[in-house]
Amino acid sequence: MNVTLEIALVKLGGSVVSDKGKLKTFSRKNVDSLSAEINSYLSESSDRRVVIVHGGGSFGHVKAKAYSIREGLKNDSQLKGFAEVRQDMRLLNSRIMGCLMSRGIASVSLPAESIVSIRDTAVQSEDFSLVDASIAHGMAPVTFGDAVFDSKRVFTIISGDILMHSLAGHLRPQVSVFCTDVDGVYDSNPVINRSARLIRLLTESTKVSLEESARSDVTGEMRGKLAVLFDIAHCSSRTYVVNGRVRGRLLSALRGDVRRGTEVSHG
Ligand code: IP8
Repeated sequence: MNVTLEIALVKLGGSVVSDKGKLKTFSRKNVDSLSAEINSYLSESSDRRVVIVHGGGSFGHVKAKAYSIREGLKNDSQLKGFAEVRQDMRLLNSRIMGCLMSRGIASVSLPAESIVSIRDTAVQSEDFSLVDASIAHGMAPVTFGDAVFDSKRVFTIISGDILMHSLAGHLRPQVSVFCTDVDGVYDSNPVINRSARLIRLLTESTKVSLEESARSDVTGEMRGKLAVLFDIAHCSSRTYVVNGRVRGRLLSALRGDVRRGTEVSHG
């Protein structure tokens, strides 16, 4: 990768791009304002590139859970679910692409299977040639968590966080930003604990309660998410978790100037 380029890796969480409580409900307002912030960041220097990953939200997790897609093929009644989740994720991706492009970002959709291949729910091999070609020509690759083929289980679910992990390892970004629906990482779950406190600087020794709320996500628990976050922080100059529903937070993080959010220490 060209060392003079400044690469930002951005995850748009499923709870930011969709209303998690309502099946297949797109959050256009959020995505449009995040697209504008990404465009402002890119406009500040011609050496900047952005790589975007988005999650599934109510377009992915509800049916993935109902049909047990992550577990792989056990009976033929799941086939319809696998096909539907893939279709719904493409619908969400197409809406997100529309917002990015209407803000002037030359974004190209690269589904997960054009970057990674999966065996037994884990990444077996990676191919970054399309990501690199897009970046080299000034385009913004956009990939997403998806229902994918699995060479052992027939199919499974890959999360956007795993794609962030692969991409961070390859791109070594200047900045990685996770946009979620809360202000950052808390010392306990803010959904079930009103006295939860926002962690400003998260290190591997920070105490975080791993208590979960009733979850509808099929892609893992807090413990696994934190491990991935630290791995990504090791590959990025700076890593932040911010609230993607609050205007300006993504742009501040991209500029390295976070007033409210969590910075993840790279150790
Ligand atoms: O929302 C999962 O991606 P995530 C995508 O990043 C699906 O965990 C299809 C459930």
